[in-house]
Amino acid sequence: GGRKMIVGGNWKCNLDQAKAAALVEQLNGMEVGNCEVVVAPVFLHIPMVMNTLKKDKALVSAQNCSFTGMGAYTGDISAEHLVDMGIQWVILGHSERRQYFKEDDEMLAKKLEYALSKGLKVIYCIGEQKEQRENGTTMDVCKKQLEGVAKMLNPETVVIAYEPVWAIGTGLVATPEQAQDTQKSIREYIASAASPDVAAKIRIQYGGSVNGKNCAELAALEDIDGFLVGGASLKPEFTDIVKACS
Ligand code: G2H
Repeated sequence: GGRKMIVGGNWKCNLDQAKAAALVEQLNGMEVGNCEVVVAPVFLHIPMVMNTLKKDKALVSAQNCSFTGMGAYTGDISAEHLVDMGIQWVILGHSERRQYFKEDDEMLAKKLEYALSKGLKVIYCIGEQKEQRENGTTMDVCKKQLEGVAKMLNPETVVIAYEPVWAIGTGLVATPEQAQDTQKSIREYIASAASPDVAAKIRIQYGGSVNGKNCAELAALEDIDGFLVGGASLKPEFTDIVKACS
């Protein structure tokens, strides 16, 4: 329905400076058409990427930020720091943050609220684990992850990334039916928890082992408004994924 496609390249904790620079060079040659593209390098590489990546190709996103402002919070980076650097986007709640860094829904709601209050745009990630998919609680999990943030969902500033955890980095992509059905149910939940207007306009990306081969079939589905791409965002095929969404 009339929503502009958005593709994110989540570089995760990968690439050295030389490889990141080479990837930027590739991105500067891609065709983006009508697709919005953001890429998320490690924090240390962000200035280099911002200085070399053409802004009409892609914008830069952070992969995380703090739930606090500036202050005595050793090791963290605040929304204010991102804004000061000219960064417009941040990914929050990626399943790897939830799983390995113990970020829970309560902390993520604080992060989302804080980031939005400073004017950042946010890719907010949700998704069920393997056992939850298998025991039929996928939507209970997604609803619980969205419940505390439903009132903050604004189609202008928030994109939801639906990433089934069992499909992340595993090569096990969700079937088109699984992805479409779940994203449709997520949109229905947003209609009831936020509003029908927000639900109709908010973009929902699919994430989890998206690649140059499976992207076209997924991109054609009604409730898939783009992708959050990990492994394949480090490779030349990322440009094919963007093309499938242009
Ligand atoms: C899911 C995705 C990017 P990958 O984490 O967010 O990674 O495409 O490697 O499964």
